[in-house]
Amino acid sequence: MAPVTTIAEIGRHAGAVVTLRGWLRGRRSSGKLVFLQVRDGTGTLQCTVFRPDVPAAVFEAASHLGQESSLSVTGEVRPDPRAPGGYEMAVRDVEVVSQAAEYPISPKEHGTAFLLDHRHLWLRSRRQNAILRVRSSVVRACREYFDDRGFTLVDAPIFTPAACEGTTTLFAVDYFGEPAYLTQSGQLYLEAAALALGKVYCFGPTFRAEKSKTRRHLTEFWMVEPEVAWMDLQGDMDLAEDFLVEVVGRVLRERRAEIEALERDPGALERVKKPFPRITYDEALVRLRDAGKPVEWGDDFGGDEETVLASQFDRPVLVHRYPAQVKAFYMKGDPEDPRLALCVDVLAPEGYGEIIGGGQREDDLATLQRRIAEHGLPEAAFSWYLDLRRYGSVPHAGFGMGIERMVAWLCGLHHVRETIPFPRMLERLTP
Ligand code: NSS
Repeated sequence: MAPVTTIAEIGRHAGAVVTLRGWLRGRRSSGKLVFLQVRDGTGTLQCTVFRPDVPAAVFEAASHLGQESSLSVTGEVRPDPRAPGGYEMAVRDVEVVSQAAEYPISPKEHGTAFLLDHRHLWLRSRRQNAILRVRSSVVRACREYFDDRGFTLVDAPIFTPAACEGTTTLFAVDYFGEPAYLTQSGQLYLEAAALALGKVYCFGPTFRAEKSKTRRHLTEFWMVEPEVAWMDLQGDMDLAEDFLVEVVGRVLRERRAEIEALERDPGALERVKKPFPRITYDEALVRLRDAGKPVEWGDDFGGDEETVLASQFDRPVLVHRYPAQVKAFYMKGDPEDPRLALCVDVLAPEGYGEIIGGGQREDDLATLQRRIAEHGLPEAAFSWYLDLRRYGSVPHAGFGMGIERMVAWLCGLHHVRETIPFPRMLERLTP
């Protein structure tokens, strides 16, 4: 019996006879030859079936195998300088594990709605394989960044009794007769954890009932959120900058082949070096006005404004000190100008918009109570959160980075829907 191996490992077996298990990506015939493009999740290999080399039944089966049939192929590994991975297989035997029904996704162009309806199969394409690998590396890079720097992972709950990021995007669920919500952010719980452990982070799914159909919004997305006791806005911005440089650098090293396969220019990512430009909201207003996109003081920026601002820089830009009135209740006011919040948004270049949002938290009990009331939030639901200001309150700060927006930027994708295995959006809950 030939040893079973994978396409990624095929180079170790040059000259030997091995077995691969996978699926048929494509097939083409030419006289006595059948070329099978076999994929196994680690790569794609051309497996050539030459009629005189195999039993007649095997040649016959190979000639009629449908796209995405599962199979096991055995043959000799031959170096081939023309092959993408440098090898091909001279087939001796093919075992059909399951002949596929007619596969709905053909190499021709399909519309996005059709592909999203077939997302469970679309994941098999080279392009989706590359995106999922980049996503996997982004997640690992984020985790290792914090793990290596003394942060403790603290998981935040998914069911919550109160809003973190405003009441308009809450998904309500019935929790044994009590109203509950799917979490919008782990932040409030992480603040509790930061006062227990100092430097903490969480990583998990978050939910927002976004009624908008934009290329940057999902209703279910994954967020990594650090929170640090004794940290101010300045420290938070330094952390966000260092984190992005490290994560981008690492993904670029690990996933260069995938990024290139996606035809994304890696040069744009190589420029992601310190220092990042830092501008205030007020400076951003001037830039927007000069660019012919004026915004009234006090209004938040939308996707268009973010794109205009970010396009003025070759690396992410930090925009800090927005008007408190457009930001969440928990943000600390700027002691130099109480109309402003000590917050920061990081905007990615090339039109990818806000990838990070965060800032320093209000640590004064009375001020926080006032903010909760001003936002029309029920104080009772936040009584545990207010305890954090009653028992040893300290300055603290943190941020959240949306994994999908980060992956969209790194892969150069137009829309976040391709960055998550099974996207959830306003009009999509299946598959
Ligand atoms: O609303 S955020 O700006 N900030 C927070 O949730 C804070 N509570 C995080 C914190 O300080 N711990 O969202 C943070 C990021 C934002 O920059 C995006 O990258 C991402 O979360 N985000 C989204 N991604 C995809 N779809 C939607 N709807 C979405 N909303 C935010």
